[in-house]
Amino acid sequence: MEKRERIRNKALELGFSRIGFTIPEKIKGDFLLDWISRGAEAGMAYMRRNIHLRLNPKEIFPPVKTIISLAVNYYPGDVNYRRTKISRYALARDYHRVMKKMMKKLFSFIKEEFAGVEGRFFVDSAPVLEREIARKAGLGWIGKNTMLITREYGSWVFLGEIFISVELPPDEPFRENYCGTCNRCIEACPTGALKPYFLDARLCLSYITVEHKGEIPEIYREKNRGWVFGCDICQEVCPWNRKARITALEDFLPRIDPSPEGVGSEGDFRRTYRGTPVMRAGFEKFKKLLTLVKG
Ligand code: B12
Repeated sequence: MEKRERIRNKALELGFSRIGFTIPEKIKGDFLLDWISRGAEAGMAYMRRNIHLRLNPKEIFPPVKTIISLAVNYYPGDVNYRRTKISRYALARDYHRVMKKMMKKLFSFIKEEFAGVEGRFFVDSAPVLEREIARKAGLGWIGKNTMLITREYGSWVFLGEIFISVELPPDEPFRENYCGTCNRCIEACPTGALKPYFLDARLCLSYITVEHKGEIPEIYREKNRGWVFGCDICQEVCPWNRKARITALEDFLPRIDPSPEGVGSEGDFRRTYRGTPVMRAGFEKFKKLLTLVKG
């Protein structure tokens, strides 16, 4: 069997849902420069740094000849939300850790296949345009909600990449776009953060609840719709997510209450959310957001 197919099979066996191969060529960066020039990255200063690295994957790891793009379905099934809501991606074990472990195993396999291969693997951990790379590797298209959408699992997938120093034949990039005339995500976003293929983080509930530091903006107080960590509205309404299938990975099954009413002490917060993405908010901010949910 061809080596690329052996890697593909191994990835599926390890629990990845999709895998694709692409070449580390320069990425046309107009959309990223436009996004930054409009201030849409809000307080995420790291998005303004290293733009040249995001557009030139080769500079991140000069020996790279092939980028392997990987997607994992994390859809946890129906979540019965009550008054407050933690987004689906954060109900389980932190995906950075889970995917890194899986990628480490896949890279060990690749090392057995190619003596002397060098590589690096990333999940959110380097200046990489993960969605665009996934599209180029054939995994899916970038939707109007800016999500990478796969035909099989919708947008409920995390992305990661392995950069390797050997050349493998690339997959065909995904050139179609199946959003058509649908604008449900744009219409459903309560804060108006979305325009087609453009997200203004300053208004995005996910940004405000996960990344934003300092005073909570007024728009959150008015329009939070119960979201206290992350937000799934633009994915919940997407027709491509109707046929989502429950994740095959136990690590991604919910392990916390999706609708907490309170948080207790800082120690309670740590005990409850240890190992989940919610830790990123920090105790004070999470506690504050819980008090700002109306209804
Ligand atoms: C910064 C960031 C955020 C920011 C900004 C999001 C954003 N849309 O840019 C905030 C905090 C808001 C955020 C929120 C979320 N995030 Co986030 N985030 C990132 C991060 C670190 C960088 C994204 C980035 O570079 N943004 C800059 C913009 C310009 O680029 P882009 O989003 O990649 O896509 C643009 C281009 O590809 C271009 N483009 C491509 N094709 C086309 C075609 C046309 C016609 C046009 C005009 C443009 C265009 O337009 C896209 C939109 O501007 C990535 C990890 C990574 N390193 O890539 C995760 C990542 C994108 N996030 C992820 C997730 C899961 C989320 C949330 C779902 C979490 C949640 N439930 O709250 C939400 C979704 C909100 C949303 N609709 O995007 C996943 C997405 C997986 C997927 N299937 O797409 C990623 C890939 C992390 C991972 N490793 O899995 N995130």
